[in-house]
Amino acid sequence: MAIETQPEQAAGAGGGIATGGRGPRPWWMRPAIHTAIAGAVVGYLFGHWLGNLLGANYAYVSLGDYINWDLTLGYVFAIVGWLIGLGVFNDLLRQVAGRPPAIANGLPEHETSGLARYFRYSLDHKVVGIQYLVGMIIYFCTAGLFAMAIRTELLSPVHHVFTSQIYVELVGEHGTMMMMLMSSVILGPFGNYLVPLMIGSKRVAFPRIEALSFWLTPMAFLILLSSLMVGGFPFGWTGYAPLSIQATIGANSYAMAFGLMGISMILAGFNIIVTVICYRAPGMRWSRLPVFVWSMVSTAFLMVLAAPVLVGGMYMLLMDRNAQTAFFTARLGGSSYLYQNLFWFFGHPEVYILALPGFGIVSEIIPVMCRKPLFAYKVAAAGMIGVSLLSFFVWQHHLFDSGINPDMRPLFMLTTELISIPTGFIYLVALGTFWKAKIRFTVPMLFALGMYFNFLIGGVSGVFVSDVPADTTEHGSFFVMAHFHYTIMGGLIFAFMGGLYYWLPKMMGIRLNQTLGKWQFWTMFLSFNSTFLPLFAVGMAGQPRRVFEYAPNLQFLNDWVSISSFFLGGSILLFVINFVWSTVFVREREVGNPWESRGLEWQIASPPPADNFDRIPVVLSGPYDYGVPGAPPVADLNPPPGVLTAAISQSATVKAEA
Ligand code: HEM
Ligand SMILES: [Cu+2]
Repeated sequence: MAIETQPEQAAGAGGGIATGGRGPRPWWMRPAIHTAIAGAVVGYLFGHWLGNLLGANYAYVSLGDYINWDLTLGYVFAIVGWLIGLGVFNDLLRQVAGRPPAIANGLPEHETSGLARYFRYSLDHKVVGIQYLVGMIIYFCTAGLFAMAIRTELLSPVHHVFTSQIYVELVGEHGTMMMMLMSSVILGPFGNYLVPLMIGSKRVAFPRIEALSFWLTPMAFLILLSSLMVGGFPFGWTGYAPLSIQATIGANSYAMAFGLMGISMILAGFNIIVTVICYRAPGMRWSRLPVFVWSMVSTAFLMVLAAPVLVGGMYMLLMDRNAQTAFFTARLGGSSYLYQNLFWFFGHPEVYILALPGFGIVSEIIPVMCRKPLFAYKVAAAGMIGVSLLSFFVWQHHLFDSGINPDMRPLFMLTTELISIPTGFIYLVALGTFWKAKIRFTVPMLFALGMYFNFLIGGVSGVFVSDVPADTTEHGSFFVMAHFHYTIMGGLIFAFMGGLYYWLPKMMGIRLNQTLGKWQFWTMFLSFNSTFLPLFAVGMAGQPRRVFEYAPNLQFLNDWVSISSFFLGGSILLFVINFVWSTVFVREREVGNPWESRGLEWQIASPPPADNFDRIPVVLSGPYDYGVPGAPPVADLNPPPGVLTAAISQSATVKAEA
């Protein structure tokens, strides 16, 4: 039974901008990105000064080989200053002072239109979705440029573009930026934007928390990037202690940024969970929830349960480096195994934080393009929940080679291989849906098919690395590299692209060029496989990760891979070109339902009006009844007054009877 607690005239999100009763201030006095930058700079300078002051007096306190209170405290106060500058605390302070929040009902006027709202701490989930979208594209392209640099270096085994030190820094930046920021590449833009629309709600549960989760990401990005100015970090994205404790000061940027992103994940996940539990429209039973929403909920649970462990680990690392703790220092009673366990207790669920949203998108696209009901809908939902649950019981497969108690290996080998069962559900659902369907090979569908193809290779190669005897030889080689790029780049990023072509017309009211889209798909698909497939062989031949030199006989394959990867980079550029071309120059309007989808989000105008639905809709049937004779419409978008009251009292009666 759905819990239908949404009042009929749900109030819009409250505002965060203190306008008092005096009318709006001029734009430059209103909190937005410029005041946030100013706040961050002032905060950094203050923290730096404070760190030097304290560091000079208490230098002996640190265990790390480098004293870095100035940088660390600089980051802490920069984050605080950034948030103050954004106006995050304005409403809170008003309430503490006994004044009502600036806007109690409905969105502030300057938030419902205009470009400026995208540069603000906005409480509209659609604005936050777009902010996330643009942010994620920027982060992804930056990390992608690092990948191009890595592949440039690997063109030759002996002639070097970078020093070995810079090479490791680039690998660390690329890996960390991808892993931490891409964790929100789908939940951020699509989850925040679409979940309320898909469940028939006017808003998310916690607009302030949602906005905060986004505005932490630019800081995490900049802090991670700034590490390059202070010598980077030489330990890849995993940050293993004791290496990360002994490393130079750039290691603080790594821990600070990753920890901050962990907080953002917790906040984003928490908001999605509560929104889906409490804000579903009447009739939106759990059994009618779109599969994409199921994937968002299971991802959100992973975020909320796994990310705190990461945050803990990162701040323990910071403490070990900057204060006299010894969590991870063996000679003082700590353990570097503790770090590895904490890291991977987050790190493994993280890979499903990256994979599940991809499953959600493709499962949403295929029934629409096959014009058939999603085959075995409940199995799809169960698969996602199963993956979520199991992914907390496998983390030690990353420690097979670490020397930790080997008796544990069989258990973790078993749990790891078990995970292929719920993952297999997702494939079964797809196969059943494709069966005898007249498939429309649109751009989103092509990307969905690409994702199934690539993820399969990623998954099958995963069976090898989950196997202890195989893993002991493959661990640390390019084989593992090829494996996880197949799952993340080939799975998540392909699904993300499919989602962009599918939902951007909804979000922007603008059609993307489909011919360019097809070109992009084919170049991306071919160059992706041509980049990563040979890396399995390169790995089997023994080329180690994170090393800038390799055996001369591997040069041909490496050159092949590098050149393919430049094409891969070019295919992403093709998307950016298409995006700018279609949204800025051509602007072909897309108002209706171009894919003829039954999704609730497609039943309203594109882009959706400020408060999504005029009235809270009443959902009448599931979202996938394509081609089912006599299937009722998805929802009544204009239910007669009183329906909600009836629904609420009905659910109250059911509860009383139970
Ligand atoms: C244009 C596509 C990409 C290319 C060409 C690429 C290339 C590479 C290369 C060559 C390395 C290994 C360097 C070495 O170990 O010596 C690497 C590492 C890595 N990449 Fe990518 N990558 C791409 C996209 C991605 C994406 C989308 C993700 C995840 C969202 C990702 C995550 C990682 C991670 C986690 C590492 C490991 C870093 C470490 O060892 O600490 N990459 N990438
Ligand atoms: Cu794992």
